[in-house]
Amino acid sequence: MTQLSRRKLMVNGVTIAAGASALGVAARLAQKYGLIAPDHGGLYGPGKTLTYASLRLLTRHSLAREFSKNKISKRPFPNEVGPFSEEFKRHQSEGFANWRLTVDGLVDKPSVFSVSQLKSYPSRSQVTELVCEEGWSYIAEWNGVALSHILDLVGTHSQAKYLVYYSIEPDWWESMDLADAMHPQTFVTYGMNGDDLPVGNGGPIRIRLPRQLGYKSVKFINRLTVTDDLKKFGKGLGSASPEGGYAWYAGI
Ligand SMILES: Nc1nc2c(c(=O)[nH]1)N[C@H]1C(S)=C(S)[C@@H](COP(=O)(O)O)O[C@H]1N2
Ligand SMILES: [Mo]
Repeated sequence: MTQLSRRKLMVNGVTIAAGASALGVAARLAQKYGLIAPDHGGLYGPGKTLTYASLRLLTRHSLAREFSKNKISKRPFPNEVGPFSEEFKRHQSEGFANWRLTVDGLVDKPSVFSVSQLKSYPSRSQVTELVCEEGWSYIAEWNGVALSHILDLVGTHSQAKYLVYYSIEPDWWESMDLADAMHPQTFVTYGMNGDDLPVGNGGPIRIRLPRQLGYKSVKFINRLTVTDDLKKFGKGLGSASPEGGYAWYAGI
């Protein structure tokens, strides 16, 4: 997409010729729509802001590729997960009956959901690919509730711009903009290939964000926070990833 933004930028059906003026237009649009990645200092630095802005303007409504069920990978390779904490093992031994997902921040009704409550909402599925930044990937069917359903239940305030999401694993937290949070393929996932989501793949619940790289699909989630400003979180870069050198926006 960096190449695309250098060559020509299509905005609202208008193709703008290459060069400084196109970058200027993209920069102005980025500013107007608040499309500035939090891990990026200013508008004119390395491609990130323009990549994020042009991707957003071009692909706001696009779908991640979905596959037919016969493309489901034979053996999903769970990513390495650290040794589980005593707290996690206790939840596991209780069949996750006491696992809770807290939703707070800029919402009308701060709420707490159990896994069975999440399962009682309209269930959706998608067969999509999880793509790790390290070069491997697999295709699975993901079963869950649309994140937009949960956000509609709690009611987000009009100034809400981002969703921050946390794992029970320390140091695993991410965020996405509301365009991704409300996107129909973004799930709170509790199932895989028709079964409960295996612990190795993030059970009892994980975020599934198929339009971004695997590291944005955080496993073992227990908290969602709606916010208008990512600067208040961690080192202010939007998530743990940029603190470790990975892009906040990992669109694919
Ligand atoms: N809590 C937590 N979430 C996580 C990770 C992790 O180690 N801990 N790894 C991430 C990375 S880098 C990838 S590629 C995917 C891997 O998903 P998988 O275990 O289903 O293969 O989970 C992501 N979510
Ligand atoms: Mo990854």
